[in-house]
Amino acid sequence: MGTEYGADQIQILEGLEAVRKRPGMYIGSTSVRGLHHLVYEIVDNAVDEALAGFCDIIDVTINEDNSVTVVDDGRGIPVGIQKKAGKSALEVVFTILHAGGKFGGGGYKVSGGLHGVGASVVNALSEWLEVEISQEGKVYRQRYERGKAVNSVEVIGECEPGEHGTKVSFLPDKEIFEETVFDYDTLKIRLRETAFLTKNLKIVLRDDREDKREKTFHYEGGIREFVTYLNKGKAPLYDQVLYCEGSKEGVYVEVSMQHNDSYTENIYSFVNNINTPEGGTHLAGFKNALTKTFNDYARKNKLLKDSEANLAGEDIREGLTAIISVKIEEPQFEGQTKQKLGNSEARGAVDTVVSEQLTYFLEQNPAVAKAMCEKSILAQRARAAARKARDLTRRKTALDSMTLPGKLSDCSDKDPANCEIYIVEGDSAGGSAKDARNKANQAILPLRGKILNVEKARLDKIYANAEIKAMITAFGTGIHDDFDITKLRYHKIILMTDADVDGAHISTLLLTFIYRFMPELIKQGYVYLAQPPLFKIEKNKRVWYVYSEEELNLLLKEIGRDNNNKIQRYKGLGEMDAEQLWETTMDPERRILLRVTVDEETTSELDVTFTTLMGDQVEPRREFIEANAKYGTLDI
Ligand code: TSJ
Repeated sequence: MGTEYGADQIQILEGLEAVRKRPGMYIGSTSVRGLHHLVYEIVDNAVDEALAGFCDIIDVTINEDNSVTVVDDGRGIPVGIQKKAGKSALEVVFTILHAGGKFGGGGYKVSGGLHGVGASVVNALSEWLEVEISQEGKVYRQRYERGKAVNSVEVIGECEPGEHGTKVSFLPDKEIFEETVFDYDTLKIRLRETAFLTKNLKIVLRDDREDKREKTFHYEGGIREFVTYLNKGKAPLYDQVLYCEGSKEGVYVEVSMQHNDSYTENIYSFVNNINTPEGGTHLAGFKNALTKTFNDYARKNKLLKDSEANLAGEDIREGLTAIISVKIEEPQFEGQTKQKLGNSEARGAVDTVVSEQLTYFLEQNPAVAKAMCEKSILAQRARAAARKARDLTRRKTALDSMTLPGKLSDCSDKDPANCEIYIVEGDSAGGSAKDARNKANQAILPLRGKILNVEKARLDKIYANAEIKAMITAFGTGIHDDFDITKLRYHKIILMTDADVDGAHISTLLLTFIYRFMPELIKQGYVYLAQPPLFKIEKNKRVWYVYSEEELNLLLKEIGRDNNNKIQRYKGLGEMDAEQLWETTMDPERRILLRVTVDEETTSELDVTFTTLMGDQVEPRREFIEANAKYGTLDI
């Protein structure tokens, strides 16, 4: 290459400059989330190679300096000169925005979102990036700094004649990212999901930093095993995981499903391995096939009498865990966040594949079919009862407009933007909170003991529950179809429970309720966890409050560990008087609040998280809360 910049080169620089100027446009944000996105972009390119049938293993390592290395055993990115650009295809992939994936028709049939595009974006946002290609007996290498090649593609050695693959290492740019430390668990969740979605692909994740760790994900059963994983810790209704597979109109369809004995539906849909949290045509096709096939079967086999109404889709999906995964050449994403599949051919393809294979399965497995139908019929009855109960409460509210719950100590300010509601465990803590609060803008709603687990109760029972009714009326938004965020009465909903395992359990039950019935409250950031202190330390008339064991040890190191300090461990909120509660947990100037957020990237793990948190095992729950508390937000 000469020293003079041609028009093409200038465009290149402008392209990657644009990425550095507005990174959010390309990777969502420059927070930790965006940071991890860099790894997904690189890994997804290797996964594309696996989907094309040329790669079996992907190795991901977090190196000691927080750089990441991704290695695959695919064909290796082509290194030959690309005529149009007048340089190595490899360099084109890493330096030209929107390049990649396609080399004169030799590209991938399916790839998602930014796939094949992301390499140059990652390069632009990295302090340095190095790529090594093994191909036809030679090892090639190129290095870039902040998106610019610092040398041309050079041969650095030899490899075995049959050896091939791509190795990419990069260090995220500290000038761009707010946080540059990778989180092993975050990568683990996403890589596990990718492995489930790509049958037979083996993904190894390694952490070479202080806490050396390694994990291999390899699922021969693909999405079948995904369903088994999601139902882990729950009671499946039958042994089999149903699996449907087929191609139609250029859409490759895979569906796996199994009911458990809970009452919530957990359906996750993907297009070209990309999560579609908002569903779309593939999900619609699945739901349609399921409803139609079940009603046909139930009628034909007299499980549903002629006089009875059809089962509704939601009745059949009660307790259903399912994965819908389609592969399409040109996916069209719709909706505000572009997370919804729009291709109409996907609807028909999924509908046809599922209808045919599910009909066959039900005929072959009458005992399973019967169990499914019986559960659906019970759901149908509960839904009818719930509707009655709901109509009743609606009529009541219509009569005496808004009857706030008797236990609520409301605040006087009526502007929701200024108002907070503390949901407090137990009447005694509720009493302290009531005395402690700022009456102007802090409302208190005490709840008695453990609230209902909405995953283990049907709608009719949920609507009849006093604590749940109290929350619904206090929040003011209504639920489900009636949900209206503009009616929210408090812009901070603060869950305040004891700083122990039981308290964490109650928080989880509350979060589960809110997530299942009013997910928008969490998505829009209105839900918080209060952080009461664990210890009070007094020495020479001075007082400290600390929020963790680590903090306690640090403090004791500082002030000296001797008999003169009286350390008090708070077993519960109830042990604090109103003044202490105000100082430590409720005073906006001094308190710590964790905002609850949801990582859309890995929503499927959320269900596993809830199951873990609510199961009988105490240790995983405590670990989870501690691990997540330190980040300042609790990412459920
Ligand atoms: F993102 C990336 F570009 F940095 C990257 C790409 C990172 C990693 C770890 C792997 C890859 C990658 C790309 N692995 N394998 C490939 N394959 C190709 O680029 C390739 C190879 C051959 C042909 C062909 O038509 O012969 C086509 C392609 C797209």
